[in-house]
Amino acid sequence: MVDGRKAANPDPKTSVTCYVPVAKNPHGVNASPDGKYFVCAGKLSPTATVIDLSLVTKWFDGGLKEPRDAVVAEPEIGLGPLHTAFDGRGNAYTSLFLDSQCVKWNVDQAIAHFKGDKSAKVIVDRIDVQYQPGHNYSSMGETKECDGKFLNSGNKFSKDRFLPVGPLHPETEQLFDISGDKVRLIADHSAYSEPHDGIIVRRDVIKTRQIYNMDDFPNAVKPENAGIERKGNKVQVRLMSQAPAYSMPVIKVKKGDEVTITLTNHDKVEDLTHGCAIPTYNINFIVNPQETKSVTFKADHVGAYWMYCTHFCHALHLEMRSRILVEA
Ligand SMILES: [Cu+2]
Repeated sequence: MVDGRKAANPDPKTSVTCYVPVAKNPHGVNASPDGKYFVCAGKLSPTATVIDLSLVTKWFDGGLKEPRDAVVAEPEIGLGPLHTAFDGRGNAYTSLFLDSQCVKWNVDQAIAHFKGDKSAKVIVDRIDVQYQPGHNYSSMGETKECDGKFLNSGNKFSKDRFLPVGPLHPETEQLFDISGDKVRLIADHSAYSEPHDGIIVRRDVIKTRQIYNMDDFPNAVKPENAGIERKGNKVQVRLMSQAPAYSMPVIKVKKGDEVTITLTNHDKVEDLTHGCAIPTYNINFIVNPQETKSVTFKADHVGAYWMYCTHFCHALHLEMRSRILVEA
């Protein structure tokens, strides 16, 4: 979708892109759950543009004169439209950044209105959100199993919804019940700054795994490849952690070496995370159970330095440390 003034389409026969002119400065483009339409939010235009995907396909096949002919509706919905969610029953829910609203509108009615039916009732409902929403998304939205139950609105400026805890105020996300005609607020919660896109899915869709699979990490360190290896001034330190110890009590390198520490956490208990901190070298990271991570640094300070675990992992956690010896 492009700003209408800039639309220039090459020959559809050789083209892989189709530029459909829409109103000035468009924002989010969202597909309806049945895959029939794209809705492009107008942002600086108070409209949403409904593009019929089958007509775009027709353009590629040479059967549509202009890409703009793929536009089947352009309802006026309010100020600052940014993103659109769907309920699977033919309704669209567009966030209005300037109006601080979520507007529910009917796609078929918008198409009828565009065709000239002035009695078409495009807008179904409007609800205020606190405040200035950007992304919104519905449960199973943009999938063929869109269930029309819930809608989440990510609000970019909440200001007065929660107690301020510093210069940066918490923002909000608001959850709505969209199963009826009216959009109904059911939960209001704080969110990190600039809440962004997400999806709501049914819980049976999510296959949870409590810990990582060690073999998902190609560089995983196992007893057979653990240890230290030097190639010129590049030193590979392959380290394992298992509470309450690292596999090497002492790691000796030379000043000027480029040292890569690869660390695999061999613990399998959920939440048994180890840390790896070498404050002198400004290194501090964690490895979750069965996870592998690495860090590379230049050993440019001569001396003996602690490397230690930063997460409580065992009764002897405070003893979980190794020495990094950087020799001159
Ligand atoms: Cu520890």
